[in-house]
Amino acid sequence: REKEKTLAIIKPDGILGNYSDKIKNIITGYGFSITREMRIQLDEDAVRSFYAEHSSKSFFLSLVKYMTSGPILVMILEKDNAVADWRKLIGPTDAEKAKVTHPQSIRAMCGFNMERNCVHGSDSTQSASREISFFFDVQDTRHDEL
Ligand code: YYY
Ligand code: MG
Repeated sequence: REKEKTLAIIKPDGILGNYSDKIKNIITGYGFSITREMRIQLDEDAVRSFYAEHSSKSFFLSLVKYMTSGPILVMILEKDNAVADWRKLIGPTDAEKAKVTHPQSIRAMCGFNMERNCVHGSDSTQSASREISFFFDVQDTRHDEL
C-alpha cells in the first residue's frame, strides 16, 4: 500500500544552526521514511512561486529575502498520516510562541520567531502534492505503486 507523502524543508536558519542531522533523526525516530532529499539555494522567483498564496501579505518580501538567504534541505517524507503528523511535529508557525506552548516541537527547538521558524511542512495532501512536484520529478515515484 502506498504511504502518504508530505514535503519538509529545513530552512536557512536550520541549516546555518547545523540542525539537519538532529531534525532528520527526529523524522526517522517518528517513523517517517525520507524517500528523496535535495540541498539547494532558491532564487527569488522560486520562492515567490512556492509561496504564491502569500504574495499579497505584508510579510512576503521579507519571507522571500529570508528564504533566498542560504541553502535549504528539501525532503519527501512518507508514512501513514504524514501530512498531519509532520505538521504536529514541527509545531506552530511562530517559533517564539512555540517555545512556550509547544516546547517539544521542532520549531521551538531550532526556530527564532514568526519568520525564521526553521522548517516547513505541507498543510494538506493537496499542498503536499503541489509542493512535491515543485521540487521533484514526480514521474520518479511511479515505482511506489509496484
Ligand atoms: O504553514 P506555515 O509555515 O506554518 O505558515 P504560513 O501561514 O503558511 O506562512 C508561511 C511562512 O511565512 C511561515 O512559515 C513564515 C512566514 N510568515 C511570516 O513571516 N509572518 C507571518 N505573519 C506569517 C508567516
Ligand atoms: Mg503554510
